[in-house]
Amino acid sequence: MNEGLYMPEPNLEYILTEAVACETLADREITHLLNLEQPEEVELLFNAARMVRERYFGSAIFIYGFIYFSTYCRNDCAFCLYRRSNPAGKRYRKTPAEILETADQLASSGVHLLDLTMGEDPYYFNEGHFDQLLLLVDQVKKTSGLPVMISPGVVSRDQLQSFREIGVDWYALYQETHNIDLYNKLRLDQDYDERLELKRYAHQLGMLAEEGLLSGIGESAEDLCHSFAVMRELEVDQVRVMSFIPQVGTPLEKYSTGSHLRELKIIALMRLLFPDRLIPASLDVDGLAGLRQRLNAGANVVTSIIPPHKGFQGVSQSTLDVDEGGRSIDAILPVLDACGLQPAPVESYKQWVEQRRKRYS
Ligand code: SAM
Ligand code: MD0
Ligand code: SF4
Repeated sequence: MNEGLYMPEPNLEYILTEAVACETLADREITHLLNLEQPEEVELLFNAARMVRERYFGSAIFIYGFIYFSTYCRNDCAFCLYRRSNPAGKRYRKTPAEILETADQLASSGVHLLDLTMGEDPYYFNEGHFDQLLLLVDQVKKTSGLPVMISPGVVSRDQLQSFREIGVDWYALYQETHNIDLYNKLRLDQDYDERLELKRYAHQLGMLAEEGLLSGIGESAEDLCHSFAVMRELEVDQVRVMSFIPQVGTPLEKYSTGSHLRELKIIALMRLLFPDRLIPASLDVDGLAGLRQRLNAGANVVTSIIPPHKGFQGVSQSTLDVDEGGRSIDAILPVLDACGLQPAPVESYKQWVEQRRKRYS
């Protein structure tokens, strides 16, 4: 055997100690951590992620209210319930009054931010109704007094600028993967670069940007290392991962995704690699039952709080826990408490956003 080529197996405790101290990981180490299977070893990874979270955020957690106000979409993403060709996707377009009332309700329940999400609804894109959308977002922002995130899909640069002019704080737009072949199979007929560059443009306009991954969708460890490198280069302010949930009526309906442990490991890796960024624990994947494990993996934002009985849906889990009240602050508080965490004061979220935005203005 050629001794010059001998590479010892990385030692887990050594990797994690270095990661916590230096806040970096080599691709080989990332792959090693992604492949961990033994529960004691995975727990060491989560523990390291929690130590890093504590360093930057203490025990404070941010909470996002989620308003999916239109489920119509002109796109045909292979993974999505709301793809245009899916007859099983339940469609609705909420009125401004319904949206404002829900925004108020979420704001008074104590969320830190409102995330206004839609499919790429042709009504707002094709029929000259974009101004209605702007007005709506403006009213939500003014009446709630909260920071606002928009997740409208791909918009034009001028439209993004208009959102910035009315004070929108965040633009969320996820590539899902940075493997272009896989991207093209998932986001059918959607330009990879256009989507990526819009996040950079959001920063140029002085907005914060969120990037996101799907896990369990055929991505390799190498793809994930590449995604982390792209996220680092984009300097996005919030990074997320959600396990792919197969959706009825879609081409991936029968795709087998395996366990959601991979998502948890990716959350922990994101925390080690992006220690000072926001990382969601989404209620939209495994509902309330999946919150504790995501917080234990190092997430510091709870997303997808949805008021019950208003007819608003989630994305990957359109109805899970919604009408049962499981997507509410009351329901998540005991989970936070059990993890030794608590909601941050609303003001401290605003300060985080303002502080972070100074980088771009
Ligand atoms: N239409 C906008 C867009 O695509 O950017 C915003 C809403 S879209 C439904 C928000 C995100 O939900 C997607 O980027 C994707 O990451 C996630 N998502 C959609 N379907 C999913 C599924 N079946 N499983 C997990 N996540 C999913
Ligand atoms: C969530 N279902 O927070 C929402 C959604 C869009 N910005 C967010 C994917 O989990
Ligand atoms: Fe439309 Fe967004 Fe679903 Fe793609 S992920 S089909 S753009 S709602």
